[in-house]
Amino acid sequence: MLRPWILSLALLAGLVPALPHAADRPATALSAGEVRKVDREAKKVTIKHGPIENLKMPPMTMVFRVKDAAVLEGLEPGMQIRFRAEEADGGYLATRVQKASAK
Ligand SMILES: [Cu+2]
Repeated sequence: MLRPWILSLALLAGLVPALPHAADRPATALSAGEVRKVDREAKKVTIKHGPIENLKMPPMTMVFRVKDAAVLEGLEPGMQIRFRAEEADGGYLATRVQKASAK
């Protein structure tokens, strides 16, 4: 049986789907994109993204907000990324951003 703190770490790492909408909205789906602009002060990142399946959004370049500037850590324009996009408060959030692994 998992100890609570291990489960918390797993949730933070995104290894365990968030509970409420896990069934209809896979929390693990990431979208591909390229960083165009990073605004750490405003906590915004401009991403040229591919199709975002969970938002049914076609490819485009747009601005995403982040809740925590830490999400933007290490991001630079031109960087290929995989990220999680969520709709929130009439805008769009990038909740998880990772460097795309080199193929
Ligand atoms: Cu878009």
